[in-house]
Amino acid sequence: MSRQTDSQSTTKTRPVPPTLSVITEGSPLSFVNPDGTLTADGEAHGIDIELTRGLYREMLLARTLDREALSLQRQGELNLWLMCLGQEAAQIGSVAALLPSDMIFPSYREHAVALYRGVTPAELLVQWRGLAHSGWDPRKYNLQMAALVLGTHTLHATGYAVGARMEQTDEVVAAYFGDGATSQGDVNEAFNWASAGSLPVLFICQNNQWAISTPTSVQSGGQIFRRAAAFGMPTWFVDGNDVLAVHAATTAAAAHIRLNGGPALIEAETYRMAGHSSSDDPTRYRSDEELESWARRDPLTRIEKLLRLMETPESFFAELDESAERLGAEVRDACRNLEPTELADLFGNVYAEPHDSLEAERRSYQESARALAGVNR
Ligand SMILES: Cc1ncc(C[n+]2csc(CCOP(=O)(O)OP(=O)(O)O)c2C)c(N)n1
Ligand SMILES: [Mg+2]
Repeated sequence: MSRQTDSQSTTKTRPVPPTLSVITEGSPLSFVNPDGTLTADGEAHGIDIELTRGLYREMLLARTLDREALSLQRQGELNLWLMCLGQEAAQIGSVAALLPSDMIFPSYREHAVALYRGVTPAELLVQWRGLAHSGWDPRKYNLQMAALVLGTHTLHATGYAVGARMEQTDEVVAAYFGDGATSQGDVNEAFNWASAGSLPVLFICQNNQWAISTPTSVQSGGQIFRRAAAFGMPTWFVDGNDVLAVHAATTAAAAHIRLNGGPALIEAETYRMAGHSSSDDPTRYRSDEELESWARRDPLTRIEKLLRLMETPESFFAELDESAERLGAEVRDACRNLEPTELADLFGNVYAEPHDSLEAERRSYQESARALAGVNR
């Protein structure tokens, strides 16, 4: 067959190359079944009991914080809350596999990550009470402020990774984002920039099946992790409700980045058990059956079952319940005792160094504020 004939037949009949037409569905890496028993991969990997207890503890505390914060929102103490219920394993498994010195760029639902990094309940809630743009110093926790504009922070993370590369640190820069955010140009630009520049970025996509009321199946034409190949990145597709599998995948991805320099992508398949936010009513767009099927794959229940199968003493669970109760009380007190912040503080957090035009803006703001206070008296 001549070249000519070949290309003519391609344009006429448009045969699809087998590699494009036959994409087998990948199944995620999983170590622990929903009933607490180990999968074959889990058996092969082996279970570190101390690690498992530690991760379970962190997940339970994160769930407590999330539950308390939603209650506070319902009582009018917070303006808004974006629940992380159901995503504790994806968040705790990944953050626990990073080094404390690895910089993290979260989106807006990574409360478990923040709590794990040591952010206090007061620092976490102040933004959602409407008193500050962000409650914590990113340098203190190596955790940037929440990004509410979808995907923007993946570019910030990549830019930050350029700095890490120039300073020759062995840092991994992690960016958390959702399935919906992968439709943003910014995220795809970040993938490409990180890959072309061989930058140390770990892209962590929590595919929680929904972008507000749009399911992933409508948002994306194919599995998200498969995009990594086209960008020249290695990828890990993992059961995001299995904290041990997420931990192992993140450990492997971070090690790959530290060794080889370039970026990597993790897709953690999970489920947003609550609404998109405290303002959302998910019963309007998804079924009880769907919710129930994911409830059976709950990330905490399966680890609790595994720990019980491994004959964890009852005292471990009892002590953890006490810690959770203490955290709940701390969250409620912290929220109710938050002091209003000074709007003028805003000027202190824009640039690394003060400069004349910023000072002029600060003075102008203060004069207007004084004048307004006079009018309102
Ligand atoms: C650039 C931009 N477009 C739209 C929105 C409105 N918005 C906020 S959250 C969201 C859905 C995001 O879904 P996903 O990325 O899957 O994250 P999830 O909320 O599920 O954690 C949308 C469309 C936004 N914040 N920013
Ligand atoms: Mg989502």
